[in-house]
Order: sequence, then structure tokens, then C-alpha cells
Amino acid sequence: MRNLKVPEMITDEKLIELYKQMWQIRFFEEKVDEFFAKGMIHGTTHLAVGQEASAAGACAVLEDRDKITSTHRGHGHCIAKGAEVNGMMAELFGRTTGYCKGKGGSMHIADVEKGNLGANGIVGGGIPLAVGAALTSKMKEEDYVVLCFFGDGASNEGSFHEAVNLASIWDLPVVFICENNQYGMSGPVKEMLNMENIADRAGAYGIPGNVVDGNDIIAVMNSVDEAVKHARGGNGPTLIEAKTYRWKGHSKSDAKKYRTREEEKEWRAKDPIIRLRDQLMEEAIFTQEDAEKLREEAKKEIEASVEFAKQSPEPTLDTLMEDVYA
Ligand SMILES: Cc1ncc(C[n+]2csc(CCOP(=O)(O)OP(=O)(O)O)c2C)c(N)n1
Ligand SMILES: [Mg+2]
Repeated sequence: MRNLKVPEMITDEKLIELYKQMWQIRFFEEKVDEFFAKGMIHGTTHLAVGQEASAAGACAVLEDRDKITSTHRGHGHCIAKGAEVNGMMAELFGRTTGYCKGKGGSMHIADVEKGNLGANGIVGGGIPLAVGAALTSKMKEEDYVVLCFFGDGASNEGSFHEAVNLASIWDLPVVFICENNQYGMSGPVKEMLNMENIADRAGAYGIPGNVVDGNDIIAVMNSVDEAVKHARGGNGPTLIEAKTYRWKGHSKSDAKKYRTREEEKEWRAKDPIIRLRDQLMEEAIFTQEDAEKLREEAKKEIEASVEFAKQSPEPTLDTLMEDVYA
């Protein structure tokens, strides 16, 4: 297809859908930010504004039967793996129509039917879970691949090293995708790692490693597609590092004193959504008008999810102990 080299299952229609999906993620996060500040969303939240391309691009090349594990910054992963935004927003608002009937919040959203094994409040916690799911796939011959999202900070957890090693020696069908957004809380990755690329850690475990521009959805798709094929073919895991940036603070009340406004500006200029828009316009896949319409549609859908959440009931006191223990 023209100048855009994309995996074979990615049609023009899919690219257009992905453009809209990235706006859904962006608007979802903006709304969460707004209602958190208004005191209508409780607990805590971690927003992935700026990181839309790694979530949408990586999930785009998966089959429905494939699975993902997510992180504390997981709203984008959820949406990209097919979650309903109404149920997600309702969960954040603590309403009974939410994914966990309003009792879990941001870091407990899972959607097993869609293959999303869940967000995780434990940094690095999803990595062994992904490897366990991949082991299940292999032992039961279920032919699904597991895509494991985690952050740069998580790559310094013991769980990462143990899990990647096991996946490697057992040739498990898992793709590790590290979203390197340059910080783990206030810790710059440059100070937390004595190497340029996290993907180079793949060498220590004898698996392929690949660095991609995490703000380029096309690059993410191509890299993940190759890794998924490698995994499905019985050749074991790959470690992909998607270099990106989180536009917002780590979580609530972050004054971002550990970085400069200039740096933020530089990364905002690399907006992954605008980048795809320009590519699709250049390739005449859609017009500026189409792009604007899709953006508006995404915005309306997210606004509707807020209305859905607000109109949904809160759990009653007598359900306090329900669904708490399995
Ligand atoms: C095991 C564990 N240690 C520490 C924390 C506190 N914590 C929450 S998020 C975070 C930073 C994680 O950084 P990274 O993996 O780069 O993900 P990002 O927040 O940048 O998406 C930390 C230290 C935690 N939740 N779990
Ligand atoms: Mg990080």
C-alpha cells in the first residue's frame, strides 16, 4: 500500500478506525482528568495521554483470541483491546454499571472475554501473569499469543527478569512491550538505567529485542506484528521497547518538578494522533474533513460515557461484601 508499509491485515478502514480509537483514548483520559479534579472520581488514576500509539498499534495486530496484560496506566490498553468505554467510565465513577460494579476503579479493570487479563497496581506485576498465560496457551495448545505491556520502571523489577528468562527458555508465545515514557514516577529513565535501550536487555535472555518510535503507530504495528508471528510460530518471546512520553503527571497531584516545560513542549510536538492524521491525509486515505468528523465522533462517545456513568447508580451498602472474595 503506497508509501505506508503496514502488516497485511491492516486495511485502510482499520487505519481510519485506529485514528478514531486514539482520539477515544485521548478524550477518555482528558475526561478522567477533569472529573478527578472535580472530586467525582476517587482513588487514583494514571493517564496515558501522549502514549496512544503504543496501545492502539500493538493491539491492532492481535487476533481476538490473543490476550493482553496491562499496567496501572491501562485505560488505553483496555480501549484498544475492545473494552466498552461506558463500563470503564462507570467503574471510574464508582457505579454499579462499571467493570467491577464500581468497587475496583482504574487499576482493577479487566475484560477477560475480550482477552484483557487486567490492569495491575503492582509495578511489574503483569509480567509473570503474561508468562503464565502464555504457558497455558502452549500447554493446552490454544494458539493464542499474550501481549504484555509494562513501563520503563517495571523493567528494573525482579519480576521482569525472572519472567522474561522463563519465557525464553520455554519458548513461550509472549510479546513483551515496554512503554518507555521516560519516567518512573519522578525518576528519569536516564538515571535509572545505565544503558540507552531497554530493548538491549533482550540479549541477556537470548531473545530478539527491538526499539521503535512509540509515537509512530505504524512502526509499533510492524514491530509487534513481527513479534506476534515469531511467537505464534513457536519461536518464543520478543522484547519491544516503544519510546514515548506521558504528557500528564505520574498520577494525581504531580507538580512535575523533575522535568522542564521545554521538554514537554518538544514531546507534544510529536503528538502520535496528529502524526497518523497527517500520514493518512498524505496517502489520501482520508481528508481533513473526515479526520475532523472522526475526532468529533470519538469526543461525543466519550461524553456519552460520562453521562452514562453519572446516571448509573452507586452500589448500595448491603452489597459491600459482594464480589470481594473469589
Ligand atoms: C511493586 C511496586 N513498587 C512501587 C509502586 C509505586 N509505583 C506506582 S507506579 C510507579 C512507577 C512505574 O513506572 P513505569 O513502570 O515506568 O510506568 P509509568 O508509570 O511510567 O507508566 C511506581 C514506582 C508500585 N505500585 N508497585
Ligand atoms: Mg515510565
